[in-house]
Amino acid sequence: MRLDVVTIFPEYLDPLNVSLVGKARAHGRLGVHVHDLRQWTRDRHHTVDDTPYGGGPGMVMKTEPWGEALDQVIADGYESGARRPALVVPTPSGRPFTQELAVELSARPWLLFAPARYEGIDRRVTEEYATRMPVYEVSIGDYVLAGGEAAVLVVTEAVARLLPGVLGNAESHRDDSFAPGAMADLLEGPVYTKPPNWRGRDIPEVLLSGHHGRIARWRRDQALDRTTRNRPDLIERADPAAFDKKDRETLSILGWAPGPDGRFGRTAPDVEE
Ligand code: 6GU
Repeated sequence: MRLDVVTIFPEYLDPLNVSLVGKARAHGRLGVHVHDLRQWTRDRHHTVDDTPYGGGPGMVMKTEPWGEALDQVIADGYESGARRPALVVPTPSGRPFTQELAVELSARPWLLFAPARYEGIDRRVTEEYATRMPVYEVSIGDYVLAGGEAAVLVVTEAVARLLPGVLGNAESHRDDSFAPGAMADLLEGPVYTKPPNWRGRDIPEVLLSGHHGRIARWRRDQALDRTTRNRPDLIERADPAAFDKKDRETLSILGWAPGPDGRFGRTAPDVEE
């Protein structure tokens, strides 16, 4: 996979050299190219932004530097053999970035990131490139960052670990929280390793029992417990067919019951920890 990032803060992308993404690069699974947008400005001040038409606060990133940067990066990528580019534009007004979208992006051979600072990029830029390639406008959550660079790191890490050979163990993806079709969209429960006693704290006895059925059931109950506490929305929108008889017992103990449509909702108000 080839990744290009065009940014006014190339140093912000230095973490792409380390850890998992760095490993993927070292193994030749990933080629990363970071470009300084100001290379494609023509004025003395290297201006990349201007005031918004229609008024309002903040600054808008200009069409010309982005257009020239993207044209050249795309031409150079094709020149070195890359094909089927997709443009990824991180923005708080994008669609939510999910594991499902990470899987979709990990199947693409070439991702071109256009993170914006200020109030965003002039709309005509995304419109223009959308006539030539898929454009993904993505948001990494319901909060506002000063720019899309951190989102590029987030998306890149989520995608890189899905590339064949990068994680080392192909099985490792299967139980990921949010892996499509994983534990029916439950969060993962707690995990433990040696020593068996730490500062007076023991490992839950069932994990030492060697009884695989009981262990699987316990893990499932822990996942249900955690999901009801941290992501009740996942329980509410889950297909009730995903819950077996024992799941239903556990959910009932946790204060959840099926409504008229079969979907689960809370029966009792939340109790503070
Ligand atoms: Cl992708 N960009 C910015 N600036 N803020 C965000 C975001 C992206 N996702 C959530 N908040």
